[in-house]
Amino acid sequence: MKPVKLMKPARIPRRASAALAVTALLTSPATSAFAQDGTRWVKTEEVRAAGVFVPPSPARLATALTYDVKLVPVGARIAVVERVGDRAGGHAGREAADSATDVRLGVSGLLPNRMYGAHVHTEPCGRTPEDAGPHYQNVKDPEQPSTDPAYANRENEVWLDFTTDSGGRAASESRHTWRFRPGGAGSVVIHEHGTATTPGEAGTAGARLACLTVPFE
Ligand SMILES: [Cu+2]
Repeated sequence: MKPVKLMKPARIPRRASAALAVTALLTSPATSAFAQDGTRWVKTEEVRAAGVFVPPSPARLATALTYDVKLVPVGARIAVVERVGDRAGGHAGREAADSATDVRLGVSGLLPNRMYGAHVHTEPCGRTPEDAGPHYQNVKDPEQPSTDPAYANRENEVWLDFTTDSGGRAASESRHTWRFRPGGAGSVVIHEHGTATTPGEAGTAGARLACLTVPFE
């Protein structure tokens, strides 16, 4: 009988390697990419999307698109992980589980030491920055575009603003106690600057620089 050979580590398909580089950035030393805070998840599902930014091409639309190659260079990377489910605990003695949505973003290859705005938008990315539609809102503002801080705020929308380090990397996370409506959220858009919170300007963050299509649950 021949000796059993040790299994070689599985080869990572080339197509996935770029995504994994950013996913590594998202993954904490624990098995979860998400912060540990004593709460317990039940019935969780994770949705992952990642890509390398390229300009929109007439032939085939990539998952990650840059509309401004100066501020979001070609080859910069992004990964988004969404975790949905019910979260239990957090309060002593409380056993009830609440529905929850956490969204984590990681980027690399952007300009160093710079603040960018980022939000979940309603539509998938398209050839123009506007294709991503407005911000996803849990409670929809009857008045659109929404710049009323009562609706355009970080609790009712998903804001993922971040500031890059000296190497052009950053990570951010948002946590909510609600779930996206089915088919209601389609992308993460990176904006020119941090998100405003004042009446008449709330939710705005300058030009739409780049977009990642994410099939949010
Ligand atoms: Cu936005």
